[in-house]
Amino acid sequence: MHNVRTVAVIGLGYVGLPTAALLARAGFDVQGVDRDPEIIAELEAGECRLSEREVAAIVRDAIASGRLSVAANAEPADAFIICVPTPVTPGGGADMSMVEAAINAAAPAIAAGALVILESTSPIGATRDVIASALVARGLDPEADVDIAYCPERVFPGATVREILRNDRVVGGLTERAASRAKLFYRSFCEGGVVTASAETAEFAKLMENTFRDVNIALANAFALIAEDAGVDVMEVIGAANRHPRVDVLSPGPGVGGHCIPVDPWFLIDRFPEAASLMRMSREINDGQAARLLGRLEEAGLPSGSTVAILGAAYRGNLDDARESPTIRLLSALADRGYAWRVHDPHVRRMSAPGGIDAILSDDLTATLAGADAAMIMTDHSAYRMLSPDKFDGMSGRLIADGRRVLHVQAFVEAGYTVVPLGAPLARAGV
Ligand code: SAJ
Repeated sequence: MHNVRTVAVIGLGYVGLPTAALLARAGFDVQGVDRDPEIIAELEAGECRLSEREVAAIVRDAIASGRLSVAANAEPADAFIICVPTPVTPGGGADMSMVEAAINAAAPAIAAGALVILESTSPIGATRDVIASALVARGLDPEADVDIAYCPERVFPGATVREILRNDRVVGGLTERAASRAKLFYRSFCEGGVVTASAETAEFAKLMENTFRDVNIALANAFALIAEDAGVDVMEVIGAANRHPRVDVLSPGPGVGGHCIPVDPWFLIDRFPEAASLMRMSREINDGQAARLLGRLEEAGLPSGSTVAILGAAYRGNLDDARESPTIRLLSALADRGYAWRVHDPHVRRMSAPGGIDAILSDDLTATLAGADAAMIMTDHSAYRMLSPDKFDGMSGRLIADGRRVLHVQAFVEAGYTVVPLGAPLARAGV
């Protein structure tokens, strides 16, 4: 038996809030806890700031049902789930301050017999070091009195509800009892399989998953660079290679964004710098992609001081999320090299770029392109797939960099454009 009827979910972001709503839907009495008063006020008014329609709907239903209430501080409950961000520090380590703040704030409400689960991506050992230590300070024995487990989230933004419900989970317990209890608990509201392990194994598994993706994207980006030099189209090569039954090369692009994949490998690199040299190099390759694409545009004749129209602020296609987006890195490179810019995105309404860089966004493609000397496609939004050359008529220049390989290059060349396709040689009339 998991012996859980009441649950406190701490951190009402893109994982915590849908998790809280799904728990409420499954019949638990749930408190959603967040230290941000704006989030609490919005939810109390029945509003949900998360834009995925399915998430907003289950959150509204959960609040209306009375099974999900929200508050700034946790009340006593049978189970506590911590879902707060763990960004990377300027020094390259894990910033665990939000996890520490969350467990310390919740500690007075945690009594013997509670199940305490950390879902935030964390360095190896963090469940023991941070969660268990906070409960020791509260006078609880972290193995005998409470059940502590690490169970990383694995959701793919854009498909959050389906992925929380259906993905397999790995549950790492500080003790076998904690792992078994957490497994039963997840099984009570999720459909995917649950594997039990130690907390350290589960922590490492989460870091391994996202690092695997980052390194494989870096490999695709390195193949793109080779293809450009070799004068072949990397997309054609990948298509051919992926016909092999055991090869699955990912897609090259202008960088790796989001709040997970560009961050999580650092939790390994920081602690195991020598063993993780491959991961460090992969991070460097991926982070260098946006500036490299700009460099190719310059080689193709981008006039100094010109205005570049950027198509796409989101880190991935059809999302409204610009966190750690490759476009942010591109803006820094454009600012450093003295260019002006405008950014278009059909979905993103807010974006913050560091260093006072102006990142005003428009959803008007024609206005963004009007008078621009060049365009750069940074996101694989469906709206950009197969854009026809006439959409770019208002540009004053005829240079386009396609960082996501969404354009029909030949059609643009025939219309008089010079195209810099990522992973393929420059294409211009007569070349
Ligand atoms: N990207 C490429 N080429 C590819 C795939 C992705 O350049 O072939 C880029 C994307 O454009 C984007 C970035 O990588 O900028 C990251 O996107 P993503 O599709 O890899 O995934 P995220 O960050 O949205 O979600 C990932 C997922 N992790 C894995 O697939 C291993 C998700 O399951 C995790 O839950 C999530 O990180 C997380 O929260 O950790």
